[in-house]
Amino acid sequence: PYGETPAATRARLAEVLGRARRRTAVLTDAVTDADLRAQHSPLMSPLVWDLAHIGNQEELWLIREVGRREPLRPDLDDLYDAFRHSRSSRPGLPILDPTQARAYAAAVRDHAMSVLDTTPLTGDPLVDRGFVFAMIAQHEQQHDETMLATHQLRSGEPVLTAPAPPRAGRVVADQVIVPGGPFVMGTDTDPWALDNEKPAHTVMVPTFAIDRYPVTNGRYAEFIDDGGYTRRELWSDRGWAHRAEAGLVAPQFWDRDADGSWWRTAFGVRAPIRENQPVVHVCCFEAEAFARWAGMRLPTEAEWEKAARFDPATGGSVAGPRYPWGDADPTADHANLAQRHLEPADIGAYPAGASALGVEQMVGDVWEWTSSGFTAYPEFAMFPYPEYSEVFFGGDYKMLRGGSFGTDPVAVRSTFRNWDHPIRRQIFSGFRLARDVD
Ligand code: AVJ
Ligand code: FE
Repeated sequence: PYGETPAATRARLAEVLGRARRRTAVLTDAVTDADLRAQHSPLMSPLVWDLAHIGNQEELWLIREVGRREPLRPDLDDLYDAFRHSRSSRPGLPILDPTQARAYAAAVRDHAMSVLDTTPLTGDPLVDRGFVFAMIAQHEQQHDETMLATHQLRSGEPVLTAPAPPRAGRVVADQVIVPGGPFVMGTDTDPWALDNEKPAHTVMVPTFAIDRYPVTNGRYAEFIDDGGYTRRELWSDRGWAHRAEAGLVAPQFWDRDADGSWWRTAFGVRAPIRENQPVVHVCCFEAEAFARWAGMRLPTEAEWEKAARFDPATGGSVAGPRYPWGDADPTADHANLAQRHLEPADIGAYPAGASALGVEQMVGDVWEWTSSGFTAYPEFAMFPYPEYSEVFFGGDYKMLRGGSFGTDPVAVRSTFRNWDHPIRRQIFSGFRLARDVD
């Protein structure tokens, strides 16, 4: 992702930072100021909070820490500290209004670009090969995806548009056997990887089978019609209790017509479900219940990454590529990323994105729930701040892998680790299944 020379790396960083800011503008210019200030769900911040938080995080790291320049707005640090104020409390804070928030983020960016111009990109691990600038681009893109989820939760006329994703020919939703043995998980070499992806380490993964594609709406509707939400034996104790408490009967944003057909509403547009589209907006408990119904299970995080990176030609002693298809940057042929489309693409739409083992659509379309909790890799070293990962280790989280249609390429790769509470489904979450092989 980075250039071979410092000048080329600087150009790449300017490109990813610029792309993030253009997307932030799309997401925040699409609605009125009143809408930017509104809270569309207690799970989400007002969009204008995200906007100034993006600027504040950039000020902290690029202006003050790397640039050693005078603080622009030290008075804002408390308001935009995500650990001091819960999402639901943010509308009550004296936060910047939309005009002020835009001006603040723009002023920070001006300074940040001059810091980029004058910072050597070697030596200190914080700046080596551009790490901290890429970290800030990833942070903005992570909030952009969160803002996209906020858009999905808002009611009213559609304000975001995008072309429909590519269609696919007829596909067979089969499984791929992943041979047992060692594989290298995580990375030591990716210059923009975040702390929780490191270090590379060998794990033994017994032979297993994994779905070639994510689980589709069509299959999910069969699960519902077969009593999936009312059969106690399919659910874990916690899942069953949550199902009752939250009144779960279908994925979020689905509704049923009088004739029994399923529809889903995405970004203000209601349409019949597409049978071959990966299901999205399910929580981990729903994914687990579906898996039990199907006689399968969720993959572990190690299994997911092995299916994405293991190459039988090189074997398990060599670290796999950055993306399932190789080290090439994602193009529109590889994966459904970057909010290029506002929904997952049908299964089979990205044959060029297959992993060496032939597993498809691992990156893009939908985040995929795994059965693993959030733990540190052996010899993990916190870097550069504990609130990115370390404070979440061992918490009530399940790992998600692969990114969604709303994830930018800078913010996902085969080693990238995402996490959320197992009850969450406002994120762009789906899943694929695995099973043991004797
Ligand atoms: C890694 C996506 C779980 O959005 O809560 C943003 C990323 N960390 N600001 C989140 C993050 C700080 C984080 N996730
Ligand atoms: Fe943040």
